[in-house]
Amino acid sequence: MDTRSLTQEIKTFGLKLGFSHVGIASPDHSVWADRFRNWIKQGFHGEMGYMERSSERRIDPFAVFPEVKSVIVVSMNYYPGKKHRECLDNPGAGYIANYALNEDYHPVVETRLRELLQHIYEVTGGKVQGKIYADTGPILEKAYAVMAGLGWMGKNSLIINPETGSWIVLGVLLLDMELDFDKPIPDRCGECTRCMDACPTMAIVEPYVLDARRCISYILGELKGPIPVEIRPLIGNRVFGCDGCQWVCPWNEHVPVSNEVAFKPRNDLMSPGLMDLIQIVRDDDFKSRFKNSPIIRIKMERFLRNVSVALGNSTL
Ligand code: B12
Ligand code: SF4
Ligand code: SF4
Repeated sequence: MDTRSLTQEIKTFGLKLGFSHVGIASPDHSVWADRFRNWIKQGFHGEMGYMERSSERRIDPFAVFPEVKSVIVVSMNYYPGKKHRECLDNPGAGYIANYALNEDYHPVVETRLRELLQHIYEVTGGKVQGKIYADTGPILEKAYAVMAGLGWMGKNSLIINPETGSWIVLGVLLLDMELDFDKPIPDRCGECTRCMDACPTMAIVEPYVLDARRCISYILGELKGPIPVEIRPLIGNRVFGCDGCQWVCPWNEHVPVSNEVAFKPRNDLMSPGLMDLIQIVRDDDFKSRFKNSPIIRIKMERFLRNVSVALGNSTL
């Protein structure tokens, strides 16, 4: 199969697997490397020590996979619909971010990428090697998504696709085979600054640059120990993740709801009562309640810390 046909075959099969978009980038990383190094130098990664430790590998896919010739980037829509936005105004309920309303996306995306790799293996007669990432290793997924034409990087630092908005998760497949590269699409943020203005903690310190230490998603999910007292009131009723800079984005206003079964919102995660959540005191209860959900990753103690802060902010 020639390069052009193989490129087309990969894209068609990827869409059949349920990916919303499939694009292909060159492994070249030069444009983003300095920006990333600068981000680490400023300490914006906070306690995410793995970001610093893996920083040189993260900006250079050749360090992990020297034979890489193409980077396939996929996206998957997880948008649950407008209704869930109302939970943010419900003081008795805990808000769980849109991407965490059902199954953890990591294994979902990874399994599909394995199927894609298997298919490439079959159509090329086994003459190919690949490496898969679904937020599971050191690679700048957003930089490659931009280069693969999947969307532009918004001022909130998330990838926005004109059809699906930013309610997408990404996955990457490095291949030792040359494919036709896509072109980036232009930045369509224009003069808009809604995400920067809406961020409760002013974590977007300049357009496209996030100080993770101030981001509620980081504070609820990554920060160990107590949540700083001055940040607590800004968290509102969020107990896992934060979507503030996405709900306000005009590109997210008219986007299709995900038809992916794994992301169909679970009723018990849509607006769980805070008084109900605070009563989870046994580890086995926590594990069975959040089975297959990304919430399980933060463990019970951190989750209860978050619920306690949300209760402190509620008017119950
Ligand atoms: C660390 C991390 C976080 C951290 C830091 C977030 C961040 N923005 O970096 C925390 C814990 C805060 C976080 C939160 C969230 N995350 Co996160 N996270 C990651 C992870 C593992 C690494 C990201 C990274 O490398 N950050 C370091 C910074 C420096 O890299 P960067 O953002 O690409 O930075 C570039 C820009 O600053 C740019 N830049 C600098 N100046 C300029 C100027 C211009 C003009 C331009 C264009 C660019 C530019 O250059 C930098 C170098 O690449 C990725 C998975 C992965 N492996 O990539 C997921 C990932 C970014 N997260 C994701 C998601 C879904 C989220 C949340 C929405 C979850 C939630 N609801 O709570 C929030 C969103 C918060 C936000 N506004 O970004 C998705 C994003 C999907 C998308 N649509 O883009 C990813 C890709 C995971 C995935 N596989 O789907 N996350
Ligand atoms: S996820 Fe929340 S805290 Fe983080 S940048 Fe967006 S609005 Fe701000
Ligand atoms: S809210 Fe406005 S500035 Fe922010 S990402 Fe969306 S379009 Fe860009």
